[in-house]
Amino acid sequence: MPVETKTTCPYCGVGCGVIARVEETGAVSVRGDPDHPANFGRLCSKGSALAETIDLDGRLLTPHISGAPASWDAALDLVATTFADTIRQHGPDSVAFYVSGQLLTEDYYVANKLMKGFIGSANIDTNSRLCMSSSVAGHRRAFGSDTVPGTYADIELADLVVLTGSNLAWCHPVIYQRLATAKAARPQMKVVVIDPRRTATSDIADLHLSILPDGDTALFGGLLADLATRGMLDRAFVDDHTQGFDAALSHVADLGIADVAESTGLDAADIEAFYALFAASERVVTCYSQGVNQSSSGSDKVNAIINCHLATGRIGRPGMGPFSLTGQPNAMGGREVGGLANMLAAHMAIERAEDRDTVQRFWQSPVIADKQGLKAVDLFRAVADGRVKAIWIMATNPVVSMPEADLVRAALVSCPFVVVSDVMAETDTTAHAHVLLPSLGWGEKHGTVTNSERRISRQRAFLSAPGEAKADWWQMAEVARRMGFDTAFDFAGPAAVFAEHAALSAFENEGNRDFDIGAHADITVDTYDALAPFQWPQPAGTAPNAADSRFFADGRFYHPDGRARFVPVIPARDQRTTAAHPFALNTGRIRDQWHTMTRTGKTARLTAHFAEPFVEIHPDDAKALGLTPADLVVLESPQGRAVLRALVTPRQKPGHLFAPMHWNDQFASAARIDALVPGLVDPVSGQPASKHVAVAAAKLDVGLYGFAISVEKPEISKSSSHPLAYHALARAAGGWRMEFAAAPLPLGEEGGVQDRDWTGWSVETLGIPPGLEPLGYRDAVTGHIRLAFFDGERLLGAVFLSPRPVAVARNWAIAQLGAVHSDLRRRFAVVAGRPGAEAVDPGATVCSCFNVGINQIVTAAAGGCCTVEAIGKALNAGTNCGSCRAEIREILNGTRIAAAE
Ligand SMILES: Nc1nc2c(c(=O)[nH]1)N[C@H]1C(S)=C(S)[C@@H](COP(=O)(O)OP(=O)(O)OC[C@H]3O[C@@H](n4cnc5c(=O)[nH]c(N)nc54)[C@H](O)[C@@H]3O)O[C@H]1N2
Ligand SMILES: Nc1nc2c(c(=O)[nH]1)N[C@H]1C(S)=C(S)[C@@H](COP(=O)(O)OP(=O)(O)OC[C@H]3O[C@@H](n4cnc5c(=O)[nH]c(N)nc54)[C@H](O)[C@@H]3O)O[C@H]1N2
Ligand code: SF4
Ligand SMILES: [Mo]
Repeated sequence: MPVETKTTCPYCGVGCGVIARVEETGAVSVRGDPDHPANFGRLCSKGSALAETIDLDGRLLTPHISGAPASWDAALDLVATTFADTIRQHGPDSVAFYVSGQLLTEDYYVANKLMKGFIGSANIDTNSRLCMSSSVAGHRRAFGSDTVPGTYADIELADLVVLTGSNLAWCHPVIYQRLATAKAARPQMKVVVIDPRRTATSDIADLHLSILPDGDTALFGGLLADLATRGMLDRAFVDDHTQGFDAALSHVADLGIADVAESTGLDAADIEAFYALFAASERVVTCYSQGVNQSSSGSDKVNAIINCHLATGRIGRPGMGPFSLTGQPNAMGGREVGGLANMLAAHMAIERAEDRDTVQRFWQSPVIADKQGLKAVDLFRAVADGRVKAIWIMATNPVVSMPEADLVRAALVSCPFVVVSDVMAETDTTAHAHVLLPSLGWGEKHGTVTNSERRISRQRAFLSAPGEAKADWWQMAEVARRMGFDTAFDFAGPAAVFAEHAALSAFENEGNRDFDIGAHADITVDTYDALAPFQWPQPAGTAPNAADSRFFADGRFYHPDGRARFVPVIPARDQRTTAAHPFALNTGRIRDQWHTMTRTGKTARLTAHFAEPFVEIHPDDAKALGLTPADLVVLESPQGRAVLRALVTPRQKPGHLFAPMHWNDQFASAARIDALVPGLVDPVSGQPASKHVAVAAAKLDVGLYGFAISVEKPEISKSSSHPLAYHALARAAGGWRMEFAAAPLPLGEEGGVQDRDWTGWSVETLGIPPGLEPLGYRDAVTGHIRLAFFDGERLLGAVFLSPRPVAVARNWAIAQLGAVHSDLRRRFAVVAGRPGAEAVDPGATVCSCFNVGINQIVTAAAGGCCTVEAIGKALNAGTNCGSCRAEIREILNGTRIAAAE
């Protein structure tokens, strides 16, 4: 009998319910859980492809010490004794944990308890520092607690949804679908998107404000002043429930539309239109994500937004409020257990002596950290300069995702003791581990996560534990016990950890703390297994909230006097670019990859949308740099360098660039974009400014561009006879694909790079059996070289080289890896790099759920499908997750224009 298990998607903070089905054969499929209140059955492209990422390919399955397999006992003993010795010699602050919003709450709780209550240091920080810490700081300043007041339903109920610094269509696709459906049902609903780039999210916008980087404080500061001028304030709410309004207003009162236009680069008319809409819409939700948080003024941006909601009393009621969209699946759970270096467990404050006392008495711990620990950027600097001598990294890949990533890598190289717990064997971070610990991954472990609307859902195991992998909480509890803290870490399982976490949330909580799930303090293994998704708070003796729960409708906040605070913000924008670094680089996400690609990079389907690292650049800038589409670009900052493919597009503003954060050394030669990002942080939250980096850009000098496909994984290091100036590897159905480029030969050398032994290079790099003669040619006029290696009827690999970016039908070529090439004509078609008369080239993938390429869409459009819906009917494209609908619309518009011409 097939077995179905209800669980939660491990990717974004939407927290969609998933049903995993395991057939008797062991085959796994996933679908959306129709009963889960976050998604009601929907999934996005990443969620839909989950079953493709759970194979054991590349998994870390045994503990390793210094690169060699070791037993769990040896590895755990070594971690415990090294941490204990280091603490004995150098004090508790000489060790650190760097953890992740992708840990489950139970893992996170144990990490925080061990470090803050038993080791006695607060040197535990998390990748949430790079993600949500400005929101946390903004919430705590305004509300006295880190509370997200609203729910997803508010986004559907609003008359105006403002999305600022959020590419919802790609990053929270299921909320985007809910918004799009609500807007379709109620067309009077308005959406304003505030983003320097025109993104897929802008597709739904009634107004897109292409703001200058970090113009948000001026825009929302100006909005506060404008609301005051229009007399749109809720005086009663301000008087009864808040403090500091006059001071906040006085900071921005002089800010006229012209000043805002100057600071934001926006048209005065657009600003006026936005302000008028905001003033006129009682039901307004302002959603924000990394365009707000990841900034040197991130906390002020958050408070500038919250100020406008407090001033109008639009908070905590249906269809209104500020809404921080969390990124990771358990960003919220991490905050609940106090995983940040400046927090204590259960939303208590490390700087408050009473809170420290409460937590210490509850834990019955020997010590309690009495001051903030090092925040991520400072933490890795402390590793670099030797203050931190032992670090344990869990469920995050800082060599890729931290700013000043090259310094982070150097810090790990020089650190005396690095422990890494991961599910994958080879990442840019695991490469530097002294002790490598194999963790259970999604589908293999039990625990809970909290989504953006405070909803706690179970992740459930439906696969057996592979190899010797163990849960993260277990690894830490074992180390704690070996450090002598037996009873406090004697958890029977994740249910026991959750029960303790729930009990702490209720401990001496007389309603003075927002986070209270005391109703679950006595949870048993059985009730934990059966736990249905619920929203916090749920104090002891109460039932789960039947309707959506909201905070602050009663005007009661968590500062000691019960009032919210207006935070005066100064609308200042940095002039960051210089003559030497004239471009403003913005970084972020693409639809089908998750962060450092350790999981999503495994599936050919998710890689097909973008198969290599790229930089978006405006046509005018491209022209000035002498770039044509698909040339390669070198970006440089004082911190580092990257080589990326030019994606020339008017979606970008002139002078501004965008590059994805995903690519890393496992997939490309030089594409860790964080190598370019300085360690510049928000002074309040410590969150890095990853969206506004000054860089120089230049065209890469290329002798020969290449594209290769192969059954075996290409081994670049073997190709030292032809050092490549660039390469990017990606999965492809039936094998691999690779884009690459060779530098021109130095002056004075004979011939050109095209005269090198490319056959020998291909054999070495693509794992072709030596002696296999390629089919191919070299065209003296065009400079094209084509080589295809057949083993009988099977294609093992092919290489296409050209002095210009290679024009080969990529998806068609990849499909040839799995095809049977019985006659010579078919084999020559491969060499030619284009389909013969009988075959169709699908073109670059647009819809990854149904694998539909651009050429298929264009053909269907020519055949009369002129709406996104008609394309959906004909090809299925855009009918599952819907996040390619914007792109389909753009293609249809493009074909209409082409037809009109
Ligand atoms: N596909 C996919 N989805 C994901 C993730 C993923 O890796 N892949 N990661 C998850 C995680 S952890 C997170 S944190 C979220 C992030 O979700 P988002 O924050 O939506 O994603 P980003 O692409 O980082 O940035 C959002 C937008 O901010 C804009 N921006 C840059 N600077 C500014 C500015 O100064 N002001 C304004 N108003 N906008 C600006 C950028 O142009 C970008 O389009 O996504 C989550 N979902
Ligand atoms: N320039 C730039 N940099 C950024 C950002 C940006 O927008 N621009 N965004 C920032 C943000 S918001 C975030 S959230 C970070 C994300 O950055 P990271 O956290 O570094 O990215 P991930 O690839 O999600 O890393 C998770 C790691 O945990 C492993 N893993 C998966 N499941 C488990 C598990 O159950 N247990 C253990 N132990 N390991 C597991 C994965 O294989 C992977 O190596 O990047 C930040 N960095
Ligand atoms: S929106 Fe997509 S990635 Fe996010 S939780 Fe839902 S299915 Fe997973
Ligand atoms: Mo994030």
